Amino acid sequence: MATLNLLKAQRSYFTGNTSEENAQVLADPNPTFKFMYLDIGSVGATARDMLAFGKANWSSYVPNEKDWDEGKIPAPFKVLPVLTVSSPSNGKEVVISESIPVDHFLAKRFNLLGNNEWEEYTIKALYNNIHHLRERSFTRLTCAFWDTKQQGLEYHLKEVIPNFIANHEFHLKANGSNGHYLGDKLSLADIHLVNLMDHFLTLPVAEDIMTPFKKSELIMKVRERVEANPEIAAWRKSEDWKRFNAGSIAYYADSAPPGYKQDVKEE
Ligand SMILES: N[C@@H](CCC(=O)N[C@@H](CS)C(=O)NCC(=O)O)C(=O)O
Repeated sequence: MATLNLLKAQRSYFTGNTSEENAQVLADPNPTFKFMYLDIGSVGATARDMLAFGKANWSSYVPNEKDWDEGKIPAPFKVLPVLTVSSPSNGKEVVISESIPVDHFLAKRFNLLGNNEWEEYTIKALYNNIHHLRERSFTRLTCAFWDTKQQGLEYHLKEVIPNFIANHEFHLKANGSNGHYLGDKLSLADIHLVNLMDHFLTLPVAEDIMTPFKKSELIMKVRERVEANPEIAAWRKSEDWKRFNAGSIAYYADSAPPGYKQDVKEE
C-alpha cells in the first residue's frame, strides 16, 4: 500500500448530471451500492457493517494494488473509501467520498440516526468522538513518524484510552446502561464503537490496548448488542469480513509499534 499521492488520479463530484438528478439518485428507494476500499477493515469497517445491516444491494470493490498505485482508479481526494450509489430509476450514479459522509449517509438510509433531529445530532457527536480517537491513533501509532510511535503508544495506553473509556461509560450510563448510546436501539455510534475496538484488535499491541475496554462492562455490552444483530453477525462470519480483518492484521504488523518495519505516513 503505497502513499505517494501525486501518482494517483483525481475525479470530480460533477459527472454531467444536474444537482437535482444527483439528489434523485440518493433518494432512490432501491439503489445499488459499490463500496470501494482497500483489502483491510479499518476505515471501511463501519460502512460495510451498515451495508450488511441494511440488507442493501451492495458489492465490495477492492482495487487492484497496481492499478491503484499507478493512478488508474480516480477518487475525489485520491484516497478511499468511496461509495458509488446507482439509481435504477434514473440510470445515474453518484459518488460519496470521505468516511464520515459515507457513514452518515448509510446511517441515515438505514435508520441508524435515532428518531428525531436531537437524537441524530447526539448520535453524530458520539460517532465523531469515536472517530476522532481512531484518527488520533492513526496519527500517533500506525501512520506516525517511526521515531514517535513508541511514545504515541505509551501516551495512548496511559492517558488517551482510559480517558476515552471514562467519557464513554459516562454517556452509556446516562442512557440507562443498556448497551446502546441512545434509546434502546442500534445506532451509528454503537456500530462505530465496536469497529474502533475491532481496529485496535488488529494491532500488534491489541492486548495492551484492549485490556481496559474488556474490563468495561458498559462498553462490552455495546459489542454484545451490535453482534446480536443477525445481519451484522452473518457479515462478520463471512469470508470477506475475515479477509479484511486478516488484511488489517498484516498491514499493521508492519506499521504499528512495537514491531513496525517501515515508515508509513499518510499525506
Ligand atoms: N479522510 C479520509 C482518509 C482516507 C484515507 O486516508 N484512506 C487511506 C486508507 S485508510 C487510503 O486511501 N490510502 C491509500 C493511499 O493513500 O494510496 C477518510 O476519512 O475517508
